[in-house]
Amino acid sequence: MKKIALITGVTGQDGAYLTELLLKKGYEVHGIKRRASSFNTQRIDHLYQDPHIENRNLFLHYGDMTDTSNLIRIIQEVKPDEIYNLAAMSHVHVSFETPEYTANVDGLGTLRLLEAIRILNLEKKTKIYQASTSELYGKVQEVPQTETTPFYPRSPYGVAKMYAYWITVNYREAYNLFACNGILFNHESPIRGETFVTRKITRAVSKIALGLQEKIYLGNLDAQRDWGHAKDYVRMMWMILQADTPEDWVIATGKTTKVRDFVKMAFKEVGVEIEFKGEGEKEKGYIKSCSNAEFNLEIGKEVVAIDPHYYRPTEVDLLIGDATKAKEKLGWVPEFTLQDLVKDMMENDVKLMKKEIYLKKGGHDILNNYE
Ligand code: NDP
Ligand code: GDR
Repeated sequence: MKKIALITGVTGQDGAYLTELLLKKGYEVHGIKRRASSFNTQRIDHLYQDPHIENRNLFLHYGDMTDTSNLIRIIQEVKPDEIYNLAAMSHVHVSFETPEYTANVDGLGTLRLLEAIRILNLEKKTKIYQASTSELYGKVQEVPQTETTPFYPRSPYGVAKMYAYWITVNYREAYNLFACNGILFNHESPIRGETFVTRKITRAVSKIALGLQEKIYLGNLDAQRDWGHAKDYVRMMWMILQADTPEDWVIATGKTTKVRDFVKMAFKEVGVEIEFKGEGEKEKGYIKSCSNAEFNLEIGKEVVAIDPHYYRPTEVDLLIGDATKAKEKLGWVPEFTLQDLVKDMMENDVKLMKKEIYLKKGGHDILNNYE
């Protein structure tokens, strides 16, 4: 018998990689996507199956984490063995502007799924994974952060996810659900959303190298993050639901890097060395050397500047996770280093920007030509 999985947030970075993984494992995968005024399934289009063929194993359903009856109906129809709750308003900075919506989707949305399992009497059948986050740790209480480190969230996103974390624990204890939190530290990839800092950097550096952009504006360059590759992390989501007992797990690389150093690493991938001068809002990044003849970059050119607009009202300064439990009990071994991740993202974005130049030359400006 095929196992059946339901993924909320199937159109996001993790949803796409997880769908790919579960299909390879022979699952029947159901995903919930939102209705949008333009296509939002680009990350899973390569997995699309014509609805008219037999033996399909990928099905998409329209839905929303704020719509209780819709979620109950989908779960009733699908009767999943495993639910992966990945849907969220996942941008920390944006959550300061949409705090109530974030609480509704990220906090109450999780409750809606847990209640649906109960209402439909699926407690014994359906396991559920909750996408918890290192943002729960927020203001530094302990380094490195483990499953027992106290939480101190620093954004409406973090607070909403804290509700989701504890309601998952509570339903596990109260109703014996196989409900687990994966406390995942930042994970990135070539399909990372374009407004998260890593992808913003790799896209901009590719454009700067190819002469499509002058400079990049960033916020807090001193923030430190424990960055891993999303492919390693979605594998762990699956492993968490295959464990003997439902538990909560930290997933992280155990290494932390400043945003400033990520910028340097991205430029290095295209043969460019960057030096930073100045402090605070006046800090700037300049080209120190360029060993790649393909890119015609002027030495001394200013390519990084600060825009305080990107500072957050409250910041999470330092994240570094300890995934010993996951490694020892579940045998998780990440395959990608940070260097591999930066290379993967840069190769992808340079290719993407070259495609843009090629199309522009042919008269097709995909970004600016809407007539
Ligand atoms: P993305 O932002 O890439 O994807 C979020 C997904 O949620 C998208 O499919 C989005 O749909 C969907 N979504 C947003 N709002 C709703 C809603 N109201 N109803 C239904 N679906 C909705 O996030 P990631 O893939 O990076 O992250 C997956 C999950 O893991 C999230 O919950 C995130 O908070 C959490 N997380 C992520 C980490 C990371 O570093 N990536 C680390 C720790 C936790 P659409 O495509 O239409 O916008
Ligand atoms: P984060 O990721 O907030 O950790 O949440 P993001 O990439 O947005 O920020 C990381 C750090 O970089 C600093 N920063 C900037 N951030 C953005 N987005 N844009 C900038 O220009 C910029 N300049 C500096 C930020 O201040 C921050 O310190 C991500 C999301 O995926 C969450 O959903 C997830 O839960 C956590 O990771 C773990």
